[in-house]
Amino acid sequence: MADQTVATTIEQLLGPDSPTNWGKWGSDDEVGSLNYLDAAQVLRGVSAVSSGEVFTLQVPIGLAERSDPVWPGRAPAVRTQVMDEGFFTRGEEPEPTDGHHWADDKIEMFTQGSTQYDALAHYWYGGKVWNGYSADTTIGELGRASVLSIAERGVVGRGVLVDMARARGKDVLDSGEPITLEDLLAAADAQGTTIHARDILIIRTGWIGSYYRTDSEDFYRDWNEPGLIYSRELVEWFQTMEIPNLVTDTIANELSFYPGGLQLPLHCALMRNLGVTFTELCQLDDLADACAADQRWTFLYTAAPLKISGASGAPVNPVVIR
Ligand code: UVW
Repeated sequence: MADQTVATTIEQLLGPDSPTNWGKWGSDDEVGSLNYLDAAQVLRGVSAVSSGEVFTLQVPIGLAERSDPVWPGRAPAVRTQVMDEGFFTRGEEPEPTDGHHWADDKIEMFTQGSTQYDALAHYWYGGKVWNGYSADTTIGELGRASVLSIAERGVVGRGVLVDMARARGKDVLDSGEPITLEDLLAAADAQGTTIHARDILIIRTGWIGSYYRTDSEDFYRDWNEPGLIYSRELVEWFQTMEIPNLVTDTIANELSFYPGGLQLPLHCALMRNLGVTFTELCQLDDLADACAADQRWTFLYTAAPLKISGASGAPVNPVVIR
C-alpha cells in the first residue's frame, strides 16, 4: 500500500536526494541556471522574433486608484511627492531666480513588492541557501547570491509561453488550482508548442490580471495562489531541460500551500537546489492574447532587475519582443 504520510517539513517532502546543481558552475556561483543562457541561447531568442511587437510585463507601481498586489504580510509601495508646483504656490520652496521649477518623489516598497526577480538566496531550508552557502550569509544582507548578481548578468533568451488559463477555458485559474508537469506539457502540446531545452518558461494563470478586476477582499480571501505543484518528476524535468528562469503571473510562481502546513516547496526544490531564477508577478494577459491570435508562443525574452546590493529581490520590467 502506498505511503499516505503527509510531509510536514520541506526536507521530508523533497527527500534527502532532491536533485541539485550545487557546484555545477563552481563554488562561487551566484546566478545558477542563468549560466545556461549563453550566446547561442541569446541568438536562439533573437531568431524567434518575426513581427517586432514589444510587450512589457511589469505591473505598475503605485497606481493611485489601486494599491499594488503583494504577498500577504508585505505592504504595497508608497510613492510620495516630495517636490512639485504646490511647494511654490504655498511658499514652502523659495522661488529660484532663473524661474525653473521641478518635481521629485520617493518610493518606499518591499523589494519583492512588484514584478520582481528573486535572488537565489531568497528562500531556503536546512541552514543552506543556493550552492550550499550557509544561511548565515543572509544575515543583515544577502552576502551570497543576492539579486545584484542576476542584475549584473541580465537575462536574455528564448521565451515560451504556456497559457494554462486558456488551456482550461478560463479567464483565471481558481484559488489553489494546481498545475502538474503532465498538465503543463499537455497544455503546451494543445497550443502546438514544444518546450525546448534552455527555454525561459512562462506560465499564465490569469491571476494578476484578475487582481485589477476584483476587489481586494475577494482577491485575498482564502489565499492560495494557483500554480505548479511539487512533484519529483517536475523537478527532474526542470533539471533535465536546463530551464534557466520560471516566469509567472502569480506573486510566488507556484501553488502556495500544501497539506501538512508546507508553503512554497518549489522555491526550495527549484530555486535553492537547482538555481532556477524566479520572475514573479508579471502581467501576461496582453502577451497571451497576441500569442493566441497568431498561434506563435515563442519570442525573445529580456530582463534585468534593478541593481540593489545585498537584496533578496528587485523590481523588474521584462521586455518581450515577438
Ligand atoms: C514569498 O517569499 C512568500 O514569495 P515571493 O517569492 O513572491 O517573494
